[in-house]
Amino acid sequence: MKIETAELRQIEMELVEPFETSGWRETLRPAIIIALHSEGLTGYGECVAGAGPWYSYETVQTAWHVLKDFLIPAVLGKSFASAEELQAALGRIRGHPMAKAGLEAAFWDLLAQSQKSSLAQLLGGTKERIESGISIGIQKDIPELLSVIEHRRAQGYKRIKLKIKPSWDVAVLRAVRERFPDIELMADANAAYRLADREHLKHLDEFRLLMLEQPLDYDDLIDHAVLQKELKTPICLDESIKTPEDARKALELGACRLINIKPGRVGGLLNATRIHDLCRGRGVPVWCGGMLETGIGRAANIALASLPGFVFPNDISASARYWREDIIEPPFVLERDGTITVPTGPGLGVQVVPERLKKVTTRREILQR
Ligand code: OSB
Ligand code: MG
Repeated sequence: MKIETAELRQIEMELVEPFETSGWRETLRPAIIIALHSEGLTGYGECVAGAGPWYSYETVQTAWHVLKDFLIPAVLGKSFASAEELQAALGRIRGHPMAKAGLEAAFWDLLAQSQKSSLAQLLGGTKERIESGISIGIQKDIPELLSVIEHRRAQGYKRIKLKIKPSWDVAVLRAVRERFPDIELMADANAAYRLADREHLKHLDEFRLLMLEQPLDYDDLIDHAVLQKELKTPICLDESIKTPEDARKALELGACRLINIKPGRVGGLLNATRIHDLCRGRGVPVWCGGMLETGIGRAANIALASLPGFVFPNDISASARYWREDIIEPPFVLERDGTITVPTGPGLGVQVVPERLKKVTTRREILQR
């Protein structure tokens, strides 16, 4: 497929409620939507870099710069038959995985459409429905959190993930476990602790958590390996795994027992499937994380999560969990059994609604050779 034109749009969408982690709080979600045109088709990808360098060093501004000045010029006017070929053209550009992933996602959508295949099918997906879990941010107090969990359970979310930090952990999890003794529960610290907190972290073992996500520093593997030996709770790495090589090293060191795969964090869907394959070969379960995606990024995550190694519930919730009005149709909905149906139409399998995309666009640029 020859990349004829590329269109970059920065968008900004208001979350239905603020989302707070150990390190930052979001109310307006920016993103970059990349559209690639080829042979009369349009492929869409979402770059999940945030407003500031809180989750990773990338921001919408750095991603715009790298996409416009380096990534898109490396592919414009050229033909690619596969994501491997596209990645080879980007090979000289180091880092910036979210920028790369957004561009690659648009290419995957094009490729799937041209083959009259769904993205899920093209990636090797085998599931018709994916398991949906929900990530619940830090709340004002424990009673408020308990009522949020109650509400989300009633909606059908099977697995509850709680954001934690040193001042919002043991007492919170104890209260949640007392009220909901049997739910599938996990916690995500977004790198809020250090190895010196190991004795404190051992208290989390009493809450029968499915896993503890990224307790230590955002680029650490070594200390996680030390901590995992001392904890009963499985550690799941998020921020620390940026490449398939990181995943291999983490497993070899024993830094985690599980891996959360986010296409944006690992440079795209191709690397995401490589990490899936590596983990599957070693009997390590994976699941798909989320970055508060619009329907475009959400659709790609759902396609990825349909691969057979995604055995834990994913951080992929319904469109309405974050958006009053998603930019795609139909929006993703939660089925009564706590799943989301994998689209079967060509490409992403959902339609981007042009007027809605236009309404949220704050900056736009068309790149042609
Ligand atoms: O650490 O998994 C994370 C959202 C933004 C950045 C990082 C994370 C998250 C979430 C929410 O936990 C996942 C989602 O529902 O999209
Ligand atoms: Mg996380």
